[in-house]
Amino acid sequence: MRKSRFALLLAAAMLAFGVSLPAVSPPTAPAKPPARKGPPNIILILADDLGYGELGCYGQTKIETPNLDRLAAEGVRFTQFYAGSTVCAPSRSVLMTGQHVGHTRVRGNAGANNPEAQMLKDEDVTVAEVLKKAGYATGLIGKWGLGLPGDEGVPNKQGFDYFFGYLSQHHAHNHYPDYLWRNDQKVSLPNGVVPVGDFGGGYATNRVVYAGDLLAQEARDFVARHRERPFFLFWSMITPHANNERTKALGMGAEVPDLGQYADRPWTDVHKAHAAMITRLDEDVGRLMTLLRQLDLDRQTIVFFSSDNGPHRESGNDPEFFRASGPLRGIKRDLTDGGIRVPFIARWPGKIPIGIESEHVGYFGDFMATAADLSGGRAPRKIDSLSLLPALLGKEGRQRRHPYLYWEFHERGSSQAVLLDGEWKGIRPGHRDAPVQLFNLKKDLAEQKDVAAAHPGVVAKIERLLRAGRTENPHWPLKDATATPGKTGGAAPKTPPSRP
Ligand SMILES: [Ca+2]
Repeated sequence: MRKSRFALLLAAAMLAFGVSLPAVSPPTAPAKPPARKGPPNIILILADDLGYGELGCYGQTKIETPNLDRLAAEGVRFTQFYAGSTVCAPSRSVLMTGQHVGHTRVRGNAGANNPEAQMLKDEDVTVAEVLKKAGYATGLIGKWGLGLPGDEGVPNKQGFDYFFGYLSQHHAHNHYPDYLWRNDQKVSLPNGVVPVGDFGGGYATNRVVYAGDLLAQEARDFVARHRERPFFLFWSMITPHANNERTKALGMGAEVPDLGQYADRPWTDVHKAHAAMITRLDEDVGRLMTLLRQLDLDRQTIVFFSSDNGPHRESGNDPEFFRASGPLRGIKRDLTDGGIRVPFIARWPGKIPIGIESEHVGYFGDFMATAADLSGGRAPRKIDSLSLLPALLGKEGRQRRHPYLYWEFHERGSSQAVLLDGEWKGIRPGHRDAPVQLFNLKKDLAEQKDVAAAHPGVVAKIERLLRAGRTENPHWPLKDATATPGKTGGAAPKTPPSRP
């Protein structure tokens, strides 16, 4: 842990421009006692396809994110934190179950080809169920992707008292949908949509209501409604994910109501829109933080922010233009760190020290044990989850560490990866018998030099973990070299897979 250089720079800039630092007291001297005793409210804000390098506090220079930068400056910013997967559904399955992607049920985006492969079952225990049992009001606002209407994977059957948003990922591509779900009821919206596929996907020709704005309002309403009791809000944003159906039809899938401060930049339209999506997301976070202060919930609420996987190029956006992966190599669908290392920020005034950085190597699965720890709830057994509370509180010496992290990915064949001690990254690309590539993240952050030949002992250890680290799942077998490259998982789709 160290004082973040970014936090110091931000403080200096604020002083230079006469801006006062936020009214947050150091942890040793709380300004006033919390209004309510007991465990904190937990807010988890998840961006969709936001890269490691797309926030100012992670080095972004073109896109402005002052509210998230402030969130980091007032709390802790993790520098080596990983998503559950390199695409949406499995990453969220890991986040919800606390099991890594070699153990969790949903291991890929299967979608219309095999909805059951992308559905949580009754026997899966989610973090929402743990928090509900611990006495929390639980709400999901936004994208789900782990169950479809009427099946056992829907949020209301997976621990969420309240749900407003999208069930299907394809539906969630569309930022101007003609309906959303409120629990099990369809809520009509006045957008005019050209439908694509069977799950609500499409693109709008008459744009009236921007879903991101609506979800932000719903998130604020949920907080205001539950101010008297502990709550868990999972605000699962749909930005800056592209509308892939609009990209295919019209050539540009970055949807946003206006281009804001980027309108006059000498950039392409898609780059302007991409930046505006992220800045709008950031403004929505700022509004929620203002509400927490207004409701006097600030000090009894821990706010987490992250992204479900690396950045994309699916709107026509060029991730290189924004250096969206920062110093890392790869984007969404890669198992190099650019595909899976994500921003992770947490703020809890009076508890989390101000403006610290943590190099602790954690991942989405840790949210389960952390939430259980914060709430006094009981996490299920058989999970791959360590509470992050010591690292969050700046007590890194007490933080337990994973000996290794594991990923697998079922598009373009089957790929696997193991990260050993936060340092050695082994990637088996393409099929289950492929030779392991080895990178040393401490010396080669961009994973450019395969050093497998020089470290046979490390490779052998990683090969053992690639075999032992997973359980078999009938929907998500590891393919051999004869499998058709480019096909998704989800048990032999009959039609070419769409790409959520
Ligand atoms: Ca995603």
